[in-house]
Amino acid sequence: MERSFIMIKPDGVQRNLVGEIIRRFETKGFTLVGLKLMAVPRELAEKHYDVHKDRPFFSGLVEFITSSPVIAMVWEGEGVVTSARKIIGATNPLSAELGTIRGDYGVSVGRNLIHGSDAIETAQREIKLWFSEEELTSWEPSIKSWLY
Ligand code: ABT
Ligand code: MG
Repeated sequence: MERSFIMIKPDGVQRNLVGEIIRRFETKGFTLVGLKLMAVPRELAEKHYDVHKDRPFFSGLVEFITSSPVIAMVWEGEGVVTSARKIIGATNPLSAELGTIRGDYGVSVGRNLIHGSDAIETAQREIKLWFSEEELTSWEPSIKSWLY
């Protein structure tokens, strides 16, 4: 089953948006298979944002992500990678549609509340980077699957 790595960034945690953000993924119908609150080691932040290492905003980005705890999650479900990006909205919250997380709650590209993997291959890489196998639990609801 498809999985995506979703992280509530330090600004999302500090603005008390954890519950609201999780609610949006739950009510869409995705399944939470991993969740932890953690301080991010610098090395992990640098690896996570490796594709941006030559960009001018890289050091500020790493500073920001390591500045206070984040919520790291793995969500599972059909089409979850693309759907999560839609739920999250455009990178710049000022351009993000209302109804998306960034569109509803954000204003700054450098403080855009939440990360979501941008492709299935990226998701696989990021999940391996952030979680061990033992931290992830696949499960099925015991109610009938006709709900979705
Ligand atoms: P992430 O989910 O954090 O990867 O954001 P997204 O994929 O929507 O956008 P990208 B391009 O990957 O941005 C990564 C982080 O870098 C910040 N950023 C990006 C800037 O600060 N300035 C810029 O000009 C660009 C292009 C936004 C993202 N995270 N934060 N925080
Ligand atoms: Mg990205």
